Amino acid sequence: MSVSSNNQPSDPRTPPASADVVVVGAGFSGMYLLHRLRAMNLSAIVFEAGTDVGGTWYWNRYPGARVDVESLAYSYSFSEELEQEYEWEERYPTQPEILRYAQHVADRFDLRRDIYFRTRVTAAVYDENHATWTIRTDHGDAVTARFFVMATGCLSASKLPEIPGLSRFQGATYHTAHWPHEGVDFTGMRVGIIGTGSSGVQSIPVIAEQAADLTVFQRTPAYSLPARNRRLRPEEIAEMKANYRAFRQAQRESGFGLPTPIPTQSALEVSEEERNAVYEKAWEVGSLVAILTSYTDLTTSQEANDTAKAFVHRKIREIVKDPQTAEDLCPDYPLGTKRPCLDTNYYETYNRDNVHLVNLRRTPIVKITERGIRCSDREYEFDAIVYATGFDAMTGALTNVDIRGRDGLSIKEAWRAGPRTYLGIASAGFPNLFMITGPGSPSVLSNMIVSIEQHVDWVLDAIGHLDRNGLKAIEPTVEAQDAWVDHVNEIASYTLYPKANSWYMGANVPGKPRVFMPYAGGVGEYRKKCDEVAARGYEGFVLS
Ligand code: N01
Repeated sequence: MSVSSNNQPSDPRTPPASADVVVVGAGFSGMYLLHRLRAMNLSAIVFEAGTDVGGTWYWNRYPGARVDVESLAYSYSFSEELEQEYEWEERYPTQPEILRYAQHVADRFDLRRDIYFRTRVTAAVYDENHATWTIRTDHGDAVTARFFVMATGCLSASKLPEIPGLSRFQGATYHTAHWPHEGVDFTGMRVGIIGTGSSGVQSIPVIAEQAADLTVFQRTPAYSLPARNRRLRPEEIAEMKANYRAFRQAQRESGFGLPTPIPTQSALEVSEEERNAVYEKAWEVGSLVAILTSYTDLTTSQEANDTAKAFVHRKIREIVKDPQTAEDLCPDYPLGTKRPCLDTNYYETYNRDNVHLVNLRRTPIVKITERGIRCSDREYEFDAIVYATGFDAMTGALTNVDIRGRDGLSIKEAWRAGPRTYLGIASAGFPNLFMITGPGSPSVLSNMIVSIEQHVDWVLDAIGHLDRNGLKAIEPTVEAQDAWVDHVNEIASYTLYPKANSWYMGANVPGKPRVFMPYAGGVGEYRKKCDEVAARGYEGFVLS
């Protein structure tokens, strides 16, 4: 694997021996946490493995990387001044534009002085007698804190595929989530890419323009919708800035953290002609959710979903000229049950002479060789291989740290059969440990920044409540946690989500328990439940 330029010496500063709160991660969660903790006059230390802020947008620098929520909605709401002064350029900004925004926030709120960069947290142990956590880093530092917050993101523990011979390849290899900071020039190269999730779908068209030849290895086709990205118009920016408060409130009350019209009809109640006209309009909008929110039952009824699936299949067949390639690109699972993608020229790219699709369902990869990739029928030779193979999602970043709660209980052990949380924020056996957008919360099924702000606010309100009442520890009861896990599963069972082998289900990691991890009940409903828990004196938690 190529080593990017962030492989630099450790932060020269030694962190203080204690703080009120230790936060892991300086992405959008960690930055907002730090800002608010300072406002509460609590001492805070943030540890970050990268050399700068930005989290996801620091690491994922692959060609074509963009967010697929619109910039004016994918931004912090906590500071009206920030909202008003910041100038977004594109509707769906590129990774460099989002990273610039994160850096601007770090500068504006002077965040970096409490962030220890190039520092990885390796272990954390709870001391029940003192109600404190001791957090250890890969530089041998140890910090004791009253509260420990994992702000490590849902998609940060990257994953290579389990294919024999990975280290044998003699050419260059890259993972989309660890792209070299200096970029990669594929000019004149024969490139192979494994994976067709969001990272693959975004990078394939850009790499195809540069490489002499690009071969895409696809195990499961993605549903990809055109982004229709463009520069923002001054009048739409001005309109949003004039109405930001109402828009933010609508985000918080919505299903996905994005205000969308609420459908009133079943897809099966209308004629095929009417339905297709609605889907066509949604396809033109350039949005992840426009098709899925066209009718009430697209996420819950197979028959309804089949109508949207057929529409997208028709689009793929219209765009992709080679009939076999078009068939191979048509997904066979319900639309929306694996994370859909937003693209620029994804399907069109398969019409280029220098791009080839290998359907791994017909000819699976056998091994990686010195020269390239061997499938069941032949070997493909490459100068470079790109792994767009995703993440150990939602739990990987949490269980990669050796977290030990009461009586030495390890989080890895406690979650052996799947993550167990109350509200996706805390876990029984781990007092004073909070997770931002943890498993069991809407997180990845929402506009992440909306969910991040809600969790940070809730967690800091809880800490404020403890401090005002002279309390030292907060921990969910096993009963409240079991009921929440049951509720998360029950909501998922009403949907089509469990029908796909997705990372939502842990299906991309061999041996990972098959559990639907995010909360599918919607951001607005979820917020109400969290607020009710707090209003009832943190019902379901033991405060001591
Ligand atoms: O990862 P993925 P990603 N042999 O897990 C394939 C967010 N995101 O990095 O589906 C062959 O989606 C795997 O195949 P399969 C977004 O939430 C957002 O693309 O397991 N193939 C799949 O095709 C997204 O969902 C943005 O059969 C193998 C691919 O690798 C999430 O991050 C941009 C394989 C992995 O796809 C993850 O996206 C990027 C093997 N052994 C990411 N192992 C935006 O906001 C894995 N694969 C736009």
